[in-house]
Amino acid sequence: MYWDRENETMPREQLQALQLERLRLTIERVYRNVPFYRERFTKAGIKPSSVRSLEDLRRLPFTTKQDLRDNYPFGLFAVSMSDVVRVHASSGTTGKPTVVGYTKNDINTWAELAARSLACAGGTKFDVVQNAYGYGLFTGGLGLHYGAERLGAAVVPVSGGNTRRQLMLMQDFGTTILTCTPSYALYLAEEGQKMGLDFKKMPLKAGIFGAEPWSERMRRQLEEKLDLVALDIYGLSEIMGPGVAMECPAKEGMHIFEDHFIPEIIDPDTGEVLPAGSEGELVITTITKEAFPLIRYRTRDITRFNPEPCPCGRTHLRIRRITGRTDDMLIIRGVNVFPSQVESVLLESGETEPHYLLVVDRKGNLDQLEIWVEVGEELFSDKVRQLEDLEQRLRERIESVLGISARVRLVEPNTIPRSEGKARRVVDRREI
Ligand code: DLL
Repeated sequence: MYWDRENETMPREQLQALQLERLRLTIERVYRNVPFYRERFTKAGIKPSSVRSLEDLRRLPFTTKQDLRDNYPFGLFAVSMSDVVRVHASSGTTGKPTVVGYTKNDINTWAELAARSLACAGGTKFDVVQNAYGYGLFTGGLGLHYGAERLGAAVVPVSGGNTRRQLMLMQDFGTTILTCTPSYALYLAEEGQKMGLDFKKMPLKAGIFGAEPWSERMRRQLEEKLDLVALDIYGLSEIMGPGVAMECPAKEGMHIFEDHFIPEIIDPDTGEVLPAGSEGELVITTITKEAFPLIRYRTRDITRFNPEPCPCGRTHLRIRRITGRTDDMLIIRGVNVFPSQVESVLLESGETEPHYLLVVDRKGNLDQLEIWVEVGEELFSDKVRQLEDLEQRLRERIESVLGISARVRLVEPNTIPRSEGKARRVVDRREI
């Protein structure tokens, strides 16, 4: 079902003309309003007027997460703060988050694209949408919330967690669309089974699952256990939040909404644009955003285009499932985690050795993080109290920096295997 037939099914030639017009306006605006871009473009010998075709985009420099960090918190905004009506944030590589801002129009565009995504999964104003993505600085909760309201559906803003209550509400309210991370959906399915719920007798029809990698195997499990159609949704805070791309019922990739974003796939090592169909890093340029436009943003997500025309009639290109990252970011219970964040906590404490390991596992569909850290010999002799104290302090600090709980395991010197090259900081035992 289309939400915005005209834009979703626009002939490609017309779509490209629209993209070029919007790209040129965006380039002009960032050149005028954001010193960072003006300097970058000038260094690369580019004036806004030199962007005459979509191919010219390739000549523009990339923007990276590091650039966002260097301009923390609002340095890349293209409007004044009086025009910003909301900010969101996601994990940065160290203690400071990545901050994004929205104008009223940006929030409106986002609501439109989130409504488009819900409609793509068959959503209408007759639906009851149980939104179990987290509300707060994370974009998942509020992003889909506004989309579901725009659609005219009844939104249940339960946010994440409190599983038994979720299941009770799902049954009592007659939820028809579930929005949450795929791993949490599986957890809900299994807890529901334990409570004796029969999902086949419930009106659930679609699940809109994203914010973390998942697989066809998980899709099969979700569809079978919850008796719904499970579809993939993609987005990232830097670009907007959920609703950058959405899978349609053809299930052969997610349509990336090209009337608002220009996607490219590049070789992450050379930066070269790759031919359609090759796997590489997804790069996105926003062409309608006001507060926080991004030019050629390196998402670090690995995927490829599915250039085949789609039987659903949408003309926007599809991207395949995200198969990995070009950096070491982990997604644990839907939360982005960088090993360097843990490292900064340990360094700051000054009480541990610089040897640590993140061990990630999935037990009963819930992600678990354990952090092994080496501490000095003397602590291990007879200072059990001190060890417990330190463990607790680190646990609290890590929880406040990462935004998720973790077990901290203090270990004796030389317990963590040393590597001859790049240190191995993560053991990920999850099977998805
Ligand atoms: O996860 C936005 C979102 C919310 C998307 C709800 C979908 C649903 P961030 O917290 O900034 O934003 O994390 C963005 O999560 O760069 C990917 O690595 C990963 N990611 C998002 N969607 C998917 C997906 C939200 N469908 C980062 N499959 C991205 C795999 C995904 N990875």
